[in-house]
Amino acid sequence: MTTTASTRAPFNRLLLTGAAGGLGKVLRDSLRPYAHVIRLSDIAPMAPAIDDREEVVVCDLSDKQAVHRLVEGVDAILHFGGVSTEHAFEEILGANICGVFHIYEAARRHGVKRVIFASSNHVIGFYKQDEVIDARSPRRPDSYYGLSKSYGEDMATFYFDRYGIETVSIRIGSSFPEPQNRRMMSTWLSYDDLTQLLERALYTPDVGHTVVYGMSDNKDVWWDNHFASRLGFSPRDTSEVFREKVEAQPLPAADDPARIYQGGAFCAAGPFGD
Ligand code: NAI
Ligand code: 15L
Repeated sequence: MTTTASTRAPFNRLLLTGAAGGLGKVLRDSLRPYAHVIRLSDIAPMAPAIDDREEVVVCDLSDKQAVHRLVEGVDAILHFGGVSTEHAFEEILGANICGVFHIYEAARRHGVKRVIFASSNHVIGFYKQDEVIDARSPRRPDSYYGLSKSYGEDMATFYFDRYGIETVSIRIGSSFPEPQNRRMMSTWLSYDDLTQLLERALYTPDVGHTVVYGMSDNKDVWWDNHFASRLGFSPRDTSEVFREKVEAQPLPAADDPARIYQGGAFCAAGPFGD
């Protein structure tokens, strides 16, 4: 039976990083049933707290002491903050690589036992679109961004093996109001399905470090989630309802990475700084 917020006690305090971002703004609202208080954090300005069930904290993830203060008093962390597209390595280093270390180290010091990590399909982006992979397929990062998420997943494994901090790493496909192109017909994750997946990731016991692909119930998919079956994630939305609109767009050329690789255009970004 699927557990719902109504059958599970809310957490006392959840931390959401990346709260000013596209997904953060959605989750600010949809995560409310799961906590008495949500601490919302970002480096960018956020709307003020709407009531005493919200705490708004500006924090740079690359600042270790600030992240340490940010994590004090929280019961679980949803780590969505960071650079979310491909950039030069130096731009990704502080927010994503140092940032994920700061989050786990603060979790250890404050006794936080559960992290949900917003990983990405770009951890495996160099697989081709005619391949089906699972959570144990070797990673094939398609970018410095994808490498930073791959590092975050290794950080999660290490902090579980060494300190028993559990993580669900969600390799999110494309979570937007609707799929924007043909590739996203396979990778799309609706906001409602993302929220259901987060609920499962927060409440499922004994997850160790579980890697799950974040996609809706799309018709043509590249990712097999059987290793994450204990989460009981059962997406309800599908990209099929957008097919006609998406297929009205011109077909990319046969040699376009958007048509070849699971990671699409990220596979052709860079080089930087030449
Ligand atoms: P976004 O770029 O809209 O939000 C990321 C937030 O992180 C921004 O508000 C930004 O200000 C903040 N941030 C950047 N550097 C920071 C720093 N040094 N300290 C503190 N905060 C910092 O991205 P979106 O789409 O909301 O994604 C959220 C998370 O989910 C990201 O980690 C992204 O990599 C991941 N993800 C999202 C996907 C999607 O389809 N939306 C797909 C795969 C992964
Ligand atoms: C991601 O990891 C990005 O954060 C998001 O902006 C999209 O580009 C998404 O992947 C995608 O692959 O569509």
